[in-house]
Amino acid sequence: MLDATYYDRLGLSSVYDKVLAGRRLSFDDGLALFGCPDVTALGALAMHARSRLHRDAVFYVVNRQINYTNVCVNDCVFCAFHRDRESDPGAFTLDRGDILSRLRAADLSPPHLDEMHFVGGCHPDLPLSWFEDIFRAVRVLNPRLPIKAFTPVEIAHFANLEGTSTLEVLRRLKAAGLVMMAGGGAEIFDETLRRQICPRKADAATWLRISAEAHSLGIKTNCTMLFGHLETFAHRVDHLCRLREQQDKSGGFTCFIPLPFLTENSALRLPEEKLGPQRGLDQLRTVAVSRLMLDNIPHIKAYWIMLGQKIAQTALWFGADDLDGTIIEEHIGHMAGADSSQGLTVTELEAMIRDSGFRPVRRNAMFESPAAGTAETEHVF
Ligand code: V47
Repeated sequence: MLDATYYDRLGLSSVYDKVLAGRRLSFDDGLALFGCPDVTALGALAMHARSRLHRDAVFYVVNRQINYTNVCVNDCVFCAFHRDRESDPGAFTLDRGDILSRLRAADLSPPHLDEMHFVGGCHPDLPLSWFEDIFRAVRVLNPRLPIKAFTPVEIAHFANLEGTSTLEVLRRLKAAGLVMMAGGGAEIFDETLRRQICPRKADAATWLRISAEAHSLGIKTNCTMLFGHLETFAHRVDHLCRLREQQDKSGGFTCFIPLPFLTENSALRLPEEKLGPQRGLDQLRTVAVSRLMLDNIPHIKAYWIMLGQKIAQTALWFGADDLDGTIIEEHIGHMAGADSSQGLTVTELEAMIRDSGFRPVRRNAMFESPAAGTAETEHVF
């Protein structure tokens, strides 16, 4: 499949040479990849890059997502999950007892959790101390359970609420038990588009700065890109290049997650021609180009909640090496029309991976082996 003459005919001979030599791709290479009509040719290149890093391993985590509130000050145009205030129909905020009992139930019996993923809106009235108290209670419940929570957007929000610096917020959360941050809120970095789809959210420079601050404190983070809305291929490549540049400087991104925009209940309306079955191919193309451009980020996640199980499995042949996890309960994607189930068992996840031709590897929130606390990856980043 990796036939040099074929890539030459596709106009991708220089990209082909660079990928085989393990050299960095340029902005223009990224654009050329997005413009390539043969998505399988991109998949083969991305497969080459992912196999060099992870051989036949596909990672998954036994986790429990907790969406603690959907009340949010940001009012992003694309988001079907958020509500402006507690009194709005469909608004919810879990209380401390509810959060801890959901977690306790999930962690009670085997296979036990290797990640608590705490994700929600930027609530106007929940102070940082509310979260610190919950994290401390989680640590009493299970001191070995890694707490993954928040994105740079919530950190900026807490700094505003508390009248303190984002670095101080991160220090306090780390002291309370935060070990890993999620990658959300990056959306698309282009300033003009960002003003259109999420005008109140922390801007691109702030998002990247806070990620770097977390990295400086030893908190690993993920990163995302919301795609399939108003953006062009150039916006996507620009986004990937900004992440790669930041990773060169601060080095703490563990995993990249391309998030396909789900349209149901969203105030962001797309023209008919953007809504057809070609979206599946575009999702695979985006996974492949991400793997090829992000040469310094170890993992690419096929988030089965948003992609659906079938595309997520296929994405494993297009450069993805991680499926996220058991989840148990999820609302952001499902309120926007995701037709995936709420959760998967370990048996189902492992079958998904084996049926796709790969070897399942259980990991924790930081991509370490839960037993040994060591990372199973070929590459040193
Ligand atoms: O930031 C919101 C996205 C993100 C929609 O780090 C939407 O491992 C598609 O980032 N269609 C939150 N996407 C979720 C997130 C995440 C999830 C799982 C794992 C990790 C990780 C991170 O969801 C938001 C936004 O980009 N989002 N609405 C929508 N309608």
